[in-house]
Amino acid sequence: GSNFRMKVIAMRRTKALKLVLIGALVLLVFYIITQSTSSNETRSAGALVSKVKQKTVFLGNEKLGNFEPPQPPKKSGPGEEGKAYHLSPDKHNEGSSSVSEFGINMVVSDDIAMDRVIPDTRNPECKHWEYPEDLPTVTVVIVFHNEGFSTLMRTVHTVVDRSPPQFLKEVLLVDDFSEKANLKEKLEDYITRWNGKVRLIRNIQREGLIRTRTIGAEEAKGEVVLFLDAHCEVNRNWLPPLLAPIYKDKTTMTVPVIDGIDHETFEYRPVYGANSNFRGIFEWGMLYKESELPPEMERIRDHKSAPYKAPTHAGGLFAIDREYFLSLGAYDPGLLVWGGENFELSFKIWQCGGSIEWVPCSRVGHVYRGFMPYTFGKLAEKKKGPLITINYKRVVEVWFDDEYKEYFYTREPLARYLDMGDISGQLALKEKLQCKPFKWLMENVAYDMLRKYPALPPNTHWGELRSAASSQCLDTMGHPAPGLMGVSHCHGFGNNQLIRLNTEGQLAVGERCIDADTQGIKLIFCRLGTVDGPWQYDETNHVLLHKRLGKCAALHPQNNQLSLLPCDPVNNYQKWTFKQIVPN
Ligand code: LR7
Ligand code: MN
Repeated sequence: GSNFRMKVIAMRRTKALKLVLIGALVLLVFYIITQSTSSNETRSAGALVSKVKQKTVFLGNEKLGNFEPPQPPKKSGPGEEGKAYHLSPDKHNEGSSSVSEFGINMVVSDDIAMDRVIPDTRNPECKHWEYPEDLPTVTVVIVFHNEGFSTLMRTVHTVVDRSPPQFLKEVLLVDDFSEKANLKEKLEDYITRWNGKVRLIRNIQREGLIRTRTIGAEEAKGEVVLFLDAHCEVNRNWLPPLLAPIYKDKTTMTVPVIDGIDHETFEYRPVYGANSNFRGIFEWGMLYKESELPPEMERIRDHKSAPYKAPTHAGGLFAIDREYFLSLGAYDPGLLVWGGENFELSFKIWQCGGSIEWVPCSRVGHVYRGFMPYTFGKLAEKKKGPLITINYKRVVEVWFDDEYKEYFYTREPLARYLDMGDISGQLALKEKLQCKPFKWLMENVAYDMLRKYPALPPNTHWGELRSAASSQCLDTMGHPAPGLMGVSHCHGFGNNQLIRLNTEGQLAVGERCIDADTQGIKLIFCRLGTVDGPWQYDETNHVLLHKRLGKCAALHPQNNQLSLLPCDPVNNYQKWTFKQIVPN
């Protein structure tokens, strides 16, 4: 049932037939209410809610307020109403060099007002929710490394302007050892306009975003810490809906729905419509995914705009009780720079007794960049292998049960060889907090996940797939699916050449599958919910048979093109060998 009171929009239609129907419904509702065992619950008026067993709303007697701000006046100017803004031709060069530097067109950003009006992307129901008037105070923590000035400041402006001042204790900027000149005195001067409500602290060495967030939480003075990336615009009345579930239960972490801001034009547009609800899941290679609420969850929801439980979240934007976060050890301090921390915190919260709720009435825009504009610097120097996969391995080794660990290693075979560092502290914490097994999470929270990403059968072979004819390797060539595969020089790093074949005949690279037709050998989207495929590898003849089409994978001797040909096991152009890769 919904946990917040909502004024239901008065029905204005007065046709007689409808009145009769409503009358019948009222009687039915009255009947259900009087039959219900719980007595002192707060209910929203209307027929919908009583279908569901209601929980007590908050403590039952708090004063509620609506906090909906007045409609902002219409303005005109670059980017107003969230519209795309295009530079005049004389600024194009400057614009594109800023994109290479920041991953964001800062010349566009600089032209757009700090307080531009963006479209209200919420479900219209959201205007009618009421929240306790004594919500906890919050520190909004924004960590940044070499971010653009105007995008960082627009994030702060929108937070200060669009949050009820009584709840906003402070905005805490944590500089992760940036080098850019305008993030020094200019930044310090700029924030004095907020008379101490906006604070700045700086790391004395690069820590990476994960540790920097933990530093921010330790330093925060608010009861709740709320993290944002440094290139966001918070939307109308975004804050109370994020604080209310935490007010009710300090072990609930809340996540706003993230809208997109284009990194070239600053166009503001929702990723999802106001009426569709998605939640965070992942596939077995630990790639983050979002998926529509499973039907069994939708069925018990009385309002589309009510918060709902989610297995995980994208990582950047969320609110959590500060003491609770610190009692969980904040983030695993062994995680490096970027990535996987969203899973670490999510699994820890769920498995150790807390919960995660996505809050459709809180919308925040985030600039999605085309690429990562910074390097991991010294933090990556002593590490063998990709940092992000090392992080995933840490998370998987701490929180997964053995059978689930296998799915990860099947999907990401090189991870077995990576050095994840010491996880004994994390295992001790898990023990101390008496956390539940991962299976519990899969069965009770992420129960829809296996429908999309079923258990992975083991690999029979994996590694580089070398052609005997040319000593080149099968390669995605960086093409997105669907697209043709190619061959190129065997480089030994895996990545686009790391091919896996499982016991069910599925040939795959990364999260994509490999199939073939008359045009050639193709990279395709794996069919959701399946793990099988058409391939069979013959160890003795080294041929790769496509069972459905009855032909073999071949590299054409003349043009070096991949195709399926009638099988001819003595032909070198049809011989392939899997060569295992070991990280160096
Ligand atoms: O070394 C660093 N130190 C930092 O302080 C690297 C980054 N940062 C800062 C950076 O300036 C930014 O403010 O950390 C913040 C996040 O870095 P981004 O914006 O480069 O990350 P992202 O938006 O590409 O990636 C997402 O995944 C990350 C994984 O660790 C983080 O969790 C990001 O917060 C997260 N962003 C979101 O969830 C936003 C929305 C959806 C997406 C993607
Ligand atoms: Mn970001």
